[in-house]
Amino acid sequence: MNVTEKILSGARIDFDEALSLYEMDFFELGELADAKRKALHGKKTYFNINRHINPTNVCKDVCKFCAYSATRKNPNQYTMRHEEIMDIVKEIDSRQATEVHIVSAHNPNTGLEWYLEIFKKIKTAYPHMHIKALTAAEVNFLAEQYGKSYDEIIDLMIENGVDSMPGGGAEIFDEEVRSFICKGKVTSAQWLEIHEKWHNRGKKSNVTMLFGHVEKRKDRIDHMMRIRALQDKTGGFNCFIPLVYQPENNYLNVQEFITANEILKTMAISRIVLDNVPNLKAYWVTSTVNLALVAQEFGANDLDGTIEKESINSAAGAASANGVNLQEFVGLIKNTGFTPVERDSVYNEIKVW
Ligand code: V47
Repeated sequence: MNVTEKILSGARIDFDEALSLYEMDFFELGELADAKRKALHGKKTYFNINRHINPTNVCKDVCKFCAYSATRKNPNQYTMRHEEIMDIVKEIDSRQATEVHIVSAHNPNTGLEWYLEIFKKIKTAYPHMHIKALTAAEVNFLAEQYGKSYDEIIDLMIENGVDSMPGGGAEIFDEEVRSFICKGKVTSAQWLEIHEKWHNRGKKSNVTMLFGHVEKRKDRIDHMMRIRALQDKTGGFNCFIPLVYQPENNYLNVQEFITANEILKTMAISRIVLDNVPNLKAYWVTSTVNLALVAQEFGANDLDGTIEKESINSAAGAASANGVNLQEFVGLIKNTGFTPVERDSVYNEIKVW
């Protein structure tokens, strides 16, 4: 059986076969990924109405790709008061948002309570609002900073009302690349351990991959393989999110922007390799809306949402600071021949638009 036949038969492919897909004809690869997408989701494209909040940009870590944290290149430090965060949640609750996505930098000055009590405040005032918060990088930071185990931090997250974990901080698992782009941050093994512990509590999370910087194709496949192995054990990942590297205002100094062709190939390959992760998100913030729409034909079945406000990727050049208009977003999905389906944070369908 050749690799195409293997994929079509539903058999699992290995590392070398996955890597060889980059050499396949572009459209043939797209069709294979599309067949996988259609088998799972037909023509449905999911999105949700959510709001990102990034409460502080003060960070003890220095990741070379990051333009968000306050550094020499971005000296404007901020840390939000809980009241400011509550005002935002009140405002989005009065519209249709079902999820608040809270991710911060690793601020050593706020105390543990500042990080955790905001969740209880939100959950008490808005019990129906899904709280997706704290990346594994933040969990690791809080555990180290306050002398707690991962289990203790996870207990506190659950007690305070965190519903699911976002996929941030995964970057690239290959240790050599990781130590070049974000030395000192949560290690790959720790990132996976934290998600495994979270899944073992019966909770769901997402997983990202930052690509298009200094990593090689083999590093992306390695990243996918490590996700697939953990997912076999836990089944806790809802969604894979390949994040396209944004090159501005940071210290990584990548001169060439990854091509659309390479982005779409990577999406398609991830749909095929990650045969046990149900959803593939084309995060328009980093891929552009236009490419995310095309990615619907290369395996992607989720376009995230309207976002409204986004600070991490827009700091590095993404044109996402103020989100997109809901009607326009839905219209674009329809115009490209797909069915826009609003979902909640764990992929229950809310409304077919
Ligand atoms: O972990 C930082 C990335 C991530 C850059 O779980 C950059 O539903 C591109 O994880 N270029 C945070 N990316 C965002 C994130 C996320 C986004 C949307 C949905 C979900 C989810 C998670 O942003 C970080 C990092 O990998 N990032 N700098 C940059 N220059």
